[in-house]
Amino acid sequence: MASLFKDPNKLSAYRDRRFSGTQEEFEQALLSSTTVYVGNMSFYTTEEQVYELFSRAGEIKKIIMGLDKQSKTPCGFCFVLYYSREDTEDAVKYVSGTILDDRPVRVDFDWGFKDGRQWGRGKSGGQVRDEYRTDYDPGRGGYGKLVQKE
Ligand code: GTA
Repeated sequence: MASLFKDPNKLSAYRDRRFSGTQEEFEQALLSSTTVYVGNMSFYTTEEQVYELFSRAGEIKKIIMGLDKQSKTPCGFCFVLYYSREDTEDAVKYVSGTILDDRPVRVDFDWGFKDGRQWGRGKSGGQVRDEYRTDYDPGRGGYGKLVQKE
């Protein structure tokens, strides 16, 4: 069956500033990659739970948990690597929005995992968005990092 995902601009709103190639290469990678990024995860969700949920879309090659680069503990995201493109698209289509540990997870196409991408890029170690967050979110360490410092 022909892929429903053919327009790279509709695949993902996220542009990784650390991708070293051109925009065209980035778009090509999004169209062919078998990796998804999973965001809005609880800090307490385990790799086993991710495995159980995402294997509904297809056979998983590998899961890489996103870690806080200082504490080396999960900081709310991960990458799931599939064997087939069809399963990757199914994960985006059907698993995105599923509740995992009381949170709707966000599943996004990704250009492909490279060593180093497992670390949060925020100044304090976790994800960038957790530095700016001003709400209280018990599943993600309470208040955002900037609010905690005030
Ligand atoms: N495929 O949506 C995604 C995605 N996100 C959000 C992160 N990654 C993603 N991959 C896909 N889709 O490998 C990947 C990254 C990296 C790992 C950790 O997860 O490629 P991070 O989340 O810590 O860092 O990444 P990243 O990607 O730089 O963060 P973000 O949130 O997208 O921020 C982008 C820019 O917006 C930054 O300049 C940041 O300073 C700014 N920003 C973000 N949130 C706010 C905010 N609330 N207010 C103001 N500025 C903000």
